[in-house]
Amino acid sequence: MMAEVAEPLVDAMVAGGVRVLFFASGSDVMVFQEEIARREAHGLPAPRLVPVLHETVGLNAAMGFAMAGGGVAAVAAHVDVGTLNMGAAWHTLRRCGEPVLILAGSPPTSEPGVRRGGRDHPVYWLQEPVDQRTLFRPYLKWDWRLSSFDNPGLVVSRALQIARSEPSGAAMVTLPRDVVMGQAPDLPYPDTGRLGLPAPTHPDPEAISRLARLIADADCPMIVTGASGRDPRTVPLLTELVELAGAWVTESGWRERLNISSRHPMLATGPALGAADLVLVVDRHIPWVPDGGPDAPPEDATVAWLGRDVLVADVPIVEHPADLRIPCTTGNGLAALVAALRDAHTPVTRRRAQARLAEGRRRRAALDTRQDAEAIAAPGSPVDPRRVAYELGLLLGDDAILLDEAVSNAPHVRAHHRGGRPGSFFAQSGSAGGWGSGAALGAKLAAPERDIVLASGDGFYWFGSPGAALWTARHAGAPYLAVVFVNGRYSTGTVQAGHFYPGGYAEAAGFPGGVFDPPPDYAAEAAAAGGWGRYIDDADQVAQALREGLARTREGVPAVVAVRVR
Ligand SMILES: Cc1ncc(C[n+]2csc(CCOP(=O)(O)OP(=O)(O)O)c2C)c(N)n1
Ligand SMILES: [Mg+2]
Repeated sequence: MMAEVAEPLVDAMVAGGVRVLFFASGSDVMVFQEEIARREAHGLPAPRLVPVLHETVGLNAAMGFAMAGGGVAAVAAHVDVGTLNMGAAWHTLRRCGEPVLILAGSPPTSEPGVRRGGRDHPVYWLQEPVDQRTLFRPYLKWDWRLSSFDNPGLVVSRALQIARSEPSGAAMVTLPRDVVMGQAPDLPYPDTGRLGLPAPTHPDPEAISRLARLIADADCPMIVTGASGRDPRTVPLLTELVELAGAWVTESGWRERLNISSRHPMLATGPALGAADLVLVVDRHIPWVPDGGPDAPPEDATVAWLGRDVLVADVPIVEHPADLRIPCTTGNGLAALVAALRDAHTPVTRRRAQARLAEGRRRRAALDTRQDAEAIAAPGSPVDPRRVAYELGLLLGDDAILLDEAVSNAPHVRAHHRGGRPGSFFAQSGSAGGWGSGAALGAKLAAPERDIVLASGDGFYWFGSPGAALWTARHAGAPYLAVVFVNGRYSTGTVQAGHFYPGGYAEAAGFPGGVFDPPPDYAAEAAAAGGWGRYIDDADQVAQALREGLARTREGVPAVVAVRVR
């Protein structure tokens, strides 16, 4: 029998490093069910097909998988409708830049009876939005619509080459049903390795030595990052740089990765950026709001950018200044800077750096003591969110992975995170609520031996189709613990609305549209999806419930602890 097109597609996926396919059902992408089952039946290598009950969970799971070190992941979804159902996860994908291959079905255009997979149902006329690719192109790095003249294996190899190359991102192959069910051409094709991935890049040595001298001479050097830790190997390098430079580090409320140990003396203990005379931006999209306020560097500060995308090229208008922009693979840039700073330091500048580091140590100790004391002393019912974050911090082992989508309570979650292990903290780089449940599921598949814990706001939690994610977590063996901060409201519709319309009509009416109280029963939903759920509203029950939830996940059952917070 002649092979169908799905065969070289999957073959090239395997060769290109795809180990998992998050799959949401459709009458086009069903070809992957058949092809993967065929391979498994014959003992041939195949990506693992992970069924997801909602496309947005599938795409978020692919990102979580890649973030947690699983490598490039693939997602398959039906025509326009299934692909649109990925919804806000498209935005997240664009901003996170994780390598993901999207396989989107598309309706056949062959007339009835002419070709296998052709139009045999009225929907195939209705599902043609003229040019499906344009719906998603703003979020993609690369896309192609497969035709029957293409070499299918080459198309996938090329898609994976682009997706995996830095700065990595999303590649989509649109698959018309009659094309993908057609016979595969008997053509050889290169795999992604043969096409080749670009080597890591090194920074310009002159720019690095100039920057090193500027850092050594600065009175108040500050580093802003957010995502430098996306390559876990950078964490010890950033730490070394920070300690050698005596530089303050800020993530200014936007921490996408563990960049430096959560309780490092120089992290979040320094002054506002307005006090800096030198600012180094490392892998951070928008490091401050350029409003001339105390949280933005002063006009005369030296500003340098270093890392994977120093132009922030995927944001159209960026007015942030720079004296130096040094493009490089972040780890190479940091290593070069550390070496250059060793040379640039004089005994005087080194002593000043050490004095700042010593000051950071004092501040860190005081900060930790104060934060912990506040969390313990906080009133008990409804629970103070600081207490939840504190207990979570105590619960997590160093190798646990924490995913943060806690919105207004995220600062507490970050403050009480105690971990220092690279690759142990993730938040999304975009703003699309609902990332967490899918991402937690994907992370668990990538790192099955680690505890995976999601901290989420209740509004964002519900945005992410949690029931669909929990079902897959249960049945695909990818259990995680979700800790939901239940306040029955969106801070956008309450705090923000109250800020801009103080004493206004919305406030007087109790913020309709901002409040959803009583909130959904997240614990009951977990049970309905095959998980374990617990709702609590007393601070003294938090630690026990979290421990119990985590224990369930270690037994293979996804768990939800919904805590009523103030
Ligand atoms: C998909 C999506 N819809 C809407 C928003 C706008 N938004 C930003 S924060 C927020 C509130 C989140 O509520 P919740 O998760 O309950 O956290 P809380 O504000 O209570 O801390 C909303 C609706 C968004 N970012 N993403
Ligand atoms: Mg809320």
